[in-house]
Amino acid sequence: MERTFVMVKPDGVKRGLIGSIVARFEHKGFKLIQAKLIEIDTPLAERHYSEHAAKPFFGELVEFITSGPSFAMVWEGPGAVKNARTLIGRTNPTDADAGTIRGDYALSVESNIVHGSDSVESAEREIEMFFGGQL
Ligand code: IDP
Repeated sequence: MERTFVMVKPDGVKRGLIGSIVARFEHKGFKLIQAKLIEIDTPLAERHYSEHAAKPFFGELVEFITSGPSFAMVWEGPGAVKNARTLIGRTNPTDADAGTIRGDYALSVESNIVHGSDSVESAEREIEMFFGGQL
């Protein structure tokens, strides 16, 4: 069965949205495999977002993701990666459909409250990075 990595980012944790986001995944039918509150340090942030290292917003992104606790989760289900991305919505909340997490809870791309792996390979890499050896 496929698994994906999902994380409520610091803005979502600060706004008290962990419960609402977990509920959406439960209601969709996913099974929760792992979850923990974590403080991401700069080296982990740079590893997690390494594909964006050359982007102009990289510094801002690392600063944002290390600005407070995040809530990391592993969810399991058929087509987990794609189904989770559909539930989360487009990267820019302005483009995200109403009914998606970003469409309903966020206004700007810098603070889009949730992360979801973009491929099965990324999911495996991210699960190992955040929960290494625990699954
Ligand atoms: P994703 O989170 O939907 O997979 P990515 O393109 O992988 O989107 O971007 C990673 C994260 O980087 C986004 O969730 C968002 O927080 C941030 N980001 C993406 N584009 C911009 C931008 O143009 N300005 C600031 N932050 C951005």
